Order: sequence, then C-alpha cells, then structure tokens
Amino acid sequence: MSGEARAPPRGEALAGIREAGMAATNGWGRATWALATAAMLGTSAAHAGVIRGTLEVPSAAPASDLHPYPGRAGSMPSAGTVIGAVTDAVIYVARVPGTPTPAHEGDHPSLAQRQQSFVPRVLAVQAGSSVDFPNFDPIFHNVFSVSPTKRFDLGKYARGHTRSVRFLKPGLVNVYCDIHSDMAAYILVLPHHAFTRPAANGRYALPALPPGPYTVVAWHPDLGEIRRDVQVPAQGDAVVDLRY
Ligand SMILES: [Cu+2]
Repeated sequence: MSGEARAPPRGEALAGIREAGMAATNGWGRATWALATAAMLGTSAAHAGVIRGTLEVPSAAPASDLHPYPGRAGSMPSAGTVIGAVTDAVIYVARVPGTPTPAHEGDHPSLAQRQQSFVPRVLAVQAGSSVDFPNFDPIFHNVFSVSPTKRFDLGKYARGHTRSVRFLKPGLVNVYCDIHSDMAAYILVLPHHAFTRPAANGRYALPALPPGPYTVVAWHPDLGEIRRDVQVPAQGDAVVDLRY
C-alpha cells in the first residue's frame, strides 16, 4: 500500500487537477491522441504506452441502506443512488507532457435530470468543454453550483429543454437542484484529455501517453483519492492496480 495517499472525498480543491492548469479537449480517440502527442513531441507514434489496470472498491451499498450523514441536506444522495460504485470513479494522470490539445467545441457531455436524479452521478470533462443539462422529467428542476471552480444557476426549465454550461477551470464542481435537496452530482473538470472511467468490473485504460514518469490519480466522490507514481516504458504498457 505504500505510495498510496487518500484525501477527504468532498474537498472542493483537488490537488493534481490544477497542476497542469491548461485547457484542452476531450473525446479524441486513443489513436488520434497518440498521433497528435507524437507530432507534438517529435516522437514516433509507436512510442506511446497505455496505463491500465483494475480499480478495486469495497462493496457498494444502496444509499437507502445508510444512515443520512451529517452536513448540508443538499449533499444527501438520492434514493436509488449507489454509494461506492466503482463506475463512479475517475482515473486520470496528474499532468501530461507538452501543451494539451484544446477541447473540441462540438463535444457536449450530458448531465441529465431523470427520475429526480442526476444521470450520471459523476461526470469527468476536459476544461473548455460545454456540458448539457437536459431535463427528461415531467417536473421542473433548478440546477446550480456554488463551487469555486464554477458557480452557475440554470433557473427552472421544463421537460424536453436543456441548458449548457462551459467549464474552463480545472477542479471539482458540486451540482445540486434547488427544488429537490436530495439531488447531487459531481463534475470533475480536468486540464487535459488523459482520463477515463473504470468499467463495472473495475478495469480501466487511460489514453496512450508518451514514455515517462506519471502520477496516476483515482478520484471517487465517496471514497476519496488514491495517487500512484508509474513509469510508462518506451515499449509496452504500464499496469497500475489500485485499491481503496
Ligand atoms: Cu430537481
């Protein structure tokens, strides 16, 4: 377990996210990125490695099985929310070499209001991305955030409508609904494209990166943060298994 560090899960400021501090884009395929990275660094596209592995979490539990925890009412999870699900994690590297590619303007990740919950509960985007907030419910919601990373208030809008917010600054954004105090979601804004989400079995693979030293970070809204240093070799991939 040496080399691991854990931090409180709900901090607004995430060490590591701001380290690169540059805007870039999401949604590129791995091959495209590898070529772009190689061109940028003057290296061959063959000289890129993938950091991959498995993230393990303790058994997840439905929020309804848990006692409400102290704190603001708006931070209580919605009914049906699963606490500690591995798929709510985000895995990224603290920094990438060179200047990150700017975000694709056409990329609009979505954070929906559906059945009085935010779907997905956790959204990772690259700085510069616009996020759509469509309302699929036959009732009004009022999406807002007071996080220092991005404050916004979308007001009330009906089913079938959507509003968008552009996130320029890396960091964590806690999202709530002003009408339903149990609705909560998290947007993790990252300064580059090198992030991913684990599959239901915990397996993950980051986009290809040039050889060199990296710090892999796993972040989870319920479980906090794990950091691990790794070397991407000149040939082959790096395997980093992580466990909360
Ligand atoms: Cu609502």
